[in-house]
Amino acid sequence: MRGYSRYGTAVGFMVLLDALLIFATQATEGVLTDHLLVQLHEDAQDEAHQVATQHGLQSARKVKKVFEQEGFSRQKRGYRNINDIEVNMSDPLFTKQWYLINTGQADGTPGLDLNVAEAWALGYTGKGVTIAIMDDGIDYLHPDLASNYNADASYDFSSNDPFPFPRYTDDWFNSHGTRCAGEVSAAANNNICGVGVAYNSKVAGIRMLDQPFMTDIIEASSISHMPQDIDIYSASWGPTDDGKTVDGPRELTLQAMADGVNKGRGGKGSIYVWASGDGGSYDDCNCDGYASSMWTISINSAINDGRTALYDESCSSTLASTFSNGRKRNPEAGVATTDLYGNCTLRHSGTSAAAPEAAGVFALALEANPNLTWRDMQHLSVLTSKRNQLHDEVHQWRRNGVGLEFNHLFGYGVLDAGGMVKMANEWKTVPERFHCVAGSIQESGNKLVLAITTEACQGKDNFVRYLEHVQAVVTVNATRRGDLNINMTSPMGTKSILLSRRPRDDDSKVGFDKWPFMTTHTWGEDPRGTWVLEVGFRGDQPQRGVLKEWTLMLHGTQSAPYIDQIVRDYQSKLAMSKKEELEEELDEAVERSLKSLMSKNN
Ligand SMILES: *[C@@H]1O[C@H](CO)[C@@H](O)[C@H](O)[C@H]1NC(C)=O
Ligand SMILES: *[C@@H]1O[C@H](CO)[C@@H](O)[C@H](O)[C@H]1NC(C)=O
Ligand SMILES: *[C@@H]1O[C@H](CO)[C@@H](O)[C@H](O)[C@H]1NC(C)=O
Ligand SMILES: *[C@@H]1O[C@H](CO)[C@@H](O)[C@H](O)[C@H]1NC(C)=O
Ligand SMILES: *[C@@H]1O[C@H](CO)[C@@H](O)[C@H](O)[C@H]1NC(C)=O
Ligand SMILES: [Ca+2]
Ligand SMILES: [Ca+2]
Ligand SMILES: [Ca+2]
Repeated sequence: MRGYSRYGTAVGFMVLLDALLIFATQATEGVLTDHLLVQLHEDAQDEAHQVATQHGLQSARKVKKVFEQEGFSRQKRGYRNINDIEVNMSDPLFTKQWYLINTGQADGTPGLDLNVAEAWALGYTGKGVTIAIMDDGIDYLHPDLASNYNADASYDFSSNDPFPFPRYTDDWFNSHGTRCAGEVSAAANNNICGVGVAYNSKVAGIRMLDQPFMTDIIEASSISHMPQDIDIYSASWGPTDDGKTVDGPRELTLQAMADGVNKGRGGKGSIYVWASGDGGSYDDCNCDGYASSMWTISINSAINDGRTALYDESCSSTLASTFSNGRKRNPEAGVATTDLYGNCTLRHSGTSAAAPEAAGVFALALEANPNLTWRDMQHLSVLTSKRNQLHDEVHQWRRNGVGLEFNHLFGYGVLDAGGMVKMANEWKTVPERFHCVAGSIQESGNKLVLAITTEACQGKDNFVRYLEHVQAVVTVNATRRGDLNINMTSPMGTKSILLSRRPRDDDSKVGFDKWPFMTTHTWGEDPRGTWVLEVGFRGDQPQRGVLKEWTLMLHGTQSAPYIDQIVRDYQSKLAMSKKEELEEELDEAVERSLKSLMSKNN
């Protein structure tokens, strides 16, 4: 029992917190739970609101009474009965698409899926949204893709023509883009292959991977192709995943991305979805400047039983996860989708398969609310992604300073299409974003632990009070770069692993030169206070290195994001009695703040 009853004596004001709505799963009808609605003194309003806003997910409003909450039983989400699912598709592969609706097929875990059924049931199927697949081309003659193909928004940058048809090879090497396209936009109910996540969306092909060398111009042209017509760009490529490369977008591509988020979609910003990489535990996606960019939504993958795939890379810039395969022998545990020359496949795989699923979910959200900006999409991903039944054997799931649950491998969890469209529907654009250089340390000498104490530009126009992305721009050299290990801890106590060991990286010359390591894990936190950077070596041999610079960059808002929406969301949930929406675990951060709030008002 966590009981707050001893505090429940004050009058006049109630803190309406998510935590108070959380119910005990084992509770039977009529049982009183340990959750109370609490009244506080009238003059506690400011404090209550402050605590509420500090925690991003909660808010406050006036009421009169204190009462214990009655407990009742609700079925846990994720254990849907196959007979309850009212999706009837004629497509032969539909029941193999466990990532759409996981009923336990292919030895999977029931309920571990993208929850698209709920989004579809609400009427969202991607209508009016175009997703571009930046890849090796699309078989746009495929009968399951042709009707959703957006030829006008397509282009072939590998051979400079408007027809991004894949180049033929005997081994069907160039099947990647076609498979990705099917995951997003394969037509529904046509007796062919399967069904796309956003099966009424349009898909454009941007062929750009199939030439001897990649160039900055090809990347930049692809990323900035028709940004008023293309809403979402899906990329399943990046620097070589050999565990020793540190690389990212060059000048033109960086500029194209910046232009995309600032000017694309009529100023609401192009949505860039990025696969976090296939380098496995030997690589770190924070060494991939595309995946770790603030302007991309970096997506990792889980397999159908919630474990990580063996090729999955971990890093603190990953925002959320979808599904793929690569670990299970069951031939139907792969990603079922369209394949070259009118075929279908059950075997699509890699984080490559994960990014298009996310693009599909974002298309559903954009149909629900076309006003969403590129930042709204990231906020929605943070708020609605779920731990579900994901498990990571190496890294704990933790809660950050505002109670958001995250994991080093899966980000904020698996995308939930139903949750996303519902929240998108009610969403108000997040407040303006500001950028603050919180501090910089040059030439640290031999120190391995550095601290920057910051007011986050408070008192200036660019004060950042509620964090979105945080970047640690680091210059460091080492006798063995791969043995470097860097952590950063926020003032609210959230530790991000900015760089983990990469055993294959034996660079001893270049090191990291003003490299922007990024973390999403401090999302929503108050950045004021002391940030700590810890640099160390992990490995068999002793190494030496010099940390030459650490500059801390904070990005976020001055005013509290989404307080209004949470209240509205809560009210509509309450109205619909959808208590099963609520998690069974009490948010520790809320508990802490409640306790301190209550004791102040006692
Ligand atoms: C699904 O659709 C098929 C073809 O339209 C129909 O024959 C079948 O009865 C439907 N099944 C359900 C459960 O509605
Ligand atoms: C692909 O489709 C073609 C035409 O329908 C068919 O002849 C061929 O056997 C299929 N290939 C595979 C590998 O399924
Ligand atoms: C989108 O923005 C327009 C103009 O501000 C507004 O009228 C409309 O209601 C908004 N739509 C949604 C779904 O929020
Ligand atoms: C790192 O930089 C320092 C100072 O610039 C230099 O003395 C040292 O040799 C460098 N170490 C490596 C491994 O490059
Ligand atoms: C960084 O954090 C990891 C995981 O908690 C830990 O194993 C490692 O020793 C830390 N490294 C440094 C340099 O503090
Ligand atoms: Ca062509
Ligand atoms: Ca189909
Ligand atoms: Ca990588």
